[in-house]
Amino acid sequence: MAILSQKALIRVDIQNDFLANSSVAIARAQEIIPNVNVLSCNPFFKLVVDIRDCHKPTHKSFAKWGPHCIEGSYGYQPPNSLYLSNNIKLFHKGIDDNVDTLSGFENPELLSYLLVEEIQSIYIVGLALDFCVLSTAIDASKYNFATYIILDACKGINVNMDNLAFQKKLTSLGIKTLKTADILSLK
Ligand code: VGL
Ligand code: ZN
Repeated sequence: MAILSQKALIRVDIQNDFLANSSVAIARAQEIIPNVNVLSCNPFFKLVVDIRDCHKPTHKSFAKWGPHCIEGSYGYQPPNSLYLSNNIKLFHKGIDDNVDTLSGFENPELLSYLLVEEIQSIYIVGLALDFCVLSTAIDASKYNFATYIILDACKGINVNMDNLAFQKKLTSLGIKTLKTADILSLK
């Protein structure tokens, strides 16, 4: 039996189209990269997972959001500034043209992987705080993972990390919040 809780870092939608020069770009999103990078290398986490939005040019969400994260395009790729490693496990969402894809758990392989790896706690970073990060956190909490959002490693569209109403909403959903420094100070 695992005595210590095993932790996963989940990086959501850190892709060029969400950073700049697209209809889904998030203001100042690149500011999160240093915190995401330092977290990605921290042995606090047993493993790191990337969730990437990945659409065919015909995805139905383009009617709402404009085209983004098209398979094989520059916009789909993570930015050069993001720490990458072969140890980071990659999951796609949005492959199916007719399914809206906010939560990383819409790809069932994510849950299977976390269960096989005996993960109990999930720490979520990335974009956008009030859409795909939130939605992924809600699902993680529903699946009974201890669920944390690392606020200063996320950027929102309509909320910033100091928004108290948003923090209250997270608390009411059973989602805990913390900052990058809280993790770096742990051993
Ligand atoms: C979507 C990324 C972020 C989508 C929504 O519906 O395709 N993708 N939010
Ligand atoms: Zn999308």
